[in-house]
Amino acid sequence: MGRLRFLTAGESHGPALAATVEGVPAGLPLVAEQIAADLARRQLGYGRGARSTSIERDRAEILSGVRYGLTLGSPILLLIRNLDWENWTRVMQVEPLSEAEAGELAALAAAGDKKAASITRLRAGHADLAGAVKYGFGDVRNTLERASARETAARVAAGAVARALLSALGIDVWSYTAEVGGVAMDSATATRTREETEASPLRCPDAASETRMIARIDEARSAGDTVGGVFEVVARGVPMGLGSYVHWDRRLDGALAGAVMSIPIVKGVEFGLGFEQTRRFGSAVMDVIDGRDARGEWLRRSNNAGGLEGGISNGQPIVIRGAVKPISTLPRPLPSADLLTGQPVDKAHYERSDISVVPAAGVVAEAMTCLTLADFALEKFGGDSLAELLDNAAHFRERISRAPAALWAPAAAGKSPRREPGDGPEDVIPAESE
Ligand code: EPS
Repeated sequence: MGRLRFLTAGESHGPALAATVEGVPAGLPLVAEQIAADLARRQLGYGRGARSTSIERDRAEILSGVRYGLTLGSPILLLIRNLDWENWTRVMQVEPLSEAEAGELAALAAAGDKKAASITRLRAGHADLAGAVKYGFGDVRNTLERASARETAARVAAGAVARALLSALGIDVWSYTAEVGGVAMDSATATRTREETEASPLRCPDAASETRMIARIDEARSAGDTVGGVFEVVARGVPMGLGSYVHWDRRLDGALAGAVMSIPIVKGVEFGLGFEQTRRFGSAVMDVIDGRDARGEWLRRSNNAGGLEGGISNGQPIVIRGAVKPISTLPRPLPSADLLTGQPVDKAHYERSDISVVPAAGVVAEAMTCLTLADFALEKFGGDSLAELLDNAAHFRERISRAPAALWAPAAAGKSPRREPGDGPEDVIPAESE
């Protein structure tokens, strides 16, 4: 990340989560309500557990970087309080434990309070083992508190700021659930509008497939199991020209893949036709270029590339698919081993968990997509104020709606063209005959 940067802080059961977003130009309208909408969307979805649906009501307070509803160009600090904190004040206490407090916790643990006891029965699929060993922890809680997907609430808050910036540029980013537990949406019957999809239990555009997806989640729940799936993110209105082929780290596809892959539960990322391209001949994959329309927009017959060619946005919608693994915490825990003794144990640790989070993962992926696109848009257009950014973007859009100047045009019957800087090919002035 270059122009737009963000960092998050906070433990899952600590007092709060926070995000600092830096690089947002001055003058962007921003109110907490815009952020609340995305935070609420992340909490929804059939298959979510008790924490998300009945305890937390995520709201972000804007603590800096905004005055009278407009960004100042300074860092924006966002704070989301964990409502569950009141149940964890002693377990997650910031100050050192006094002897009396340590005794109190030990007594609670002895009385069977799971929260109060150290966690040593490792959960496969989580950061438990590698994290605890890496940092030298004798209690897995020190790892799981930060490795928890609760952190993604702070990303969504940061992403909502980036979304506001993208909206000003005419860019829209949306996601939906495309698959759950092997049940894939059928595009032919995906007739729900965006509003209907947003209101549906799994945020899936295809009602018939959604019913079968819900059945898979119920099946997992009754087996004490969990289930994953696939989300799709679509970014529309992205101008041609974000990112570059000149260096690996300037490619937009690489940055987007990394951003989406960094979501804890994501195990794979595809663009457009993705892995399916490997099963077809090139003629059935490449998006034929049909020329420019009257407005100067380039026309394509398909969008199998998912809006990215050569690491650059090509003006088509950017389509990203993310593979969501099943939740690692199983209600019916798998056999495991103990962190301290290294000996096998019957069951891994379990407190409570979600069964499936594909729609929520899609919302987090929207946030990561927004943050990445906003960063690349700022790199491309620059600007300390929103007005400057919008001017720069409009100027570029206008420029690319015209043909670039030809480097060389064939001389007609001995006449070589005389060219002026900025000439389009249609403006080439034939050299005067001598
Ligand atoms: C999570 C475990 C659960 C999830 C949590 C992520 O939390 P808890 O252990 O408190 O029940 O609900 O996700 C959220 C709270 C959230 O807001 O997304 C984990 O271990 O990653």
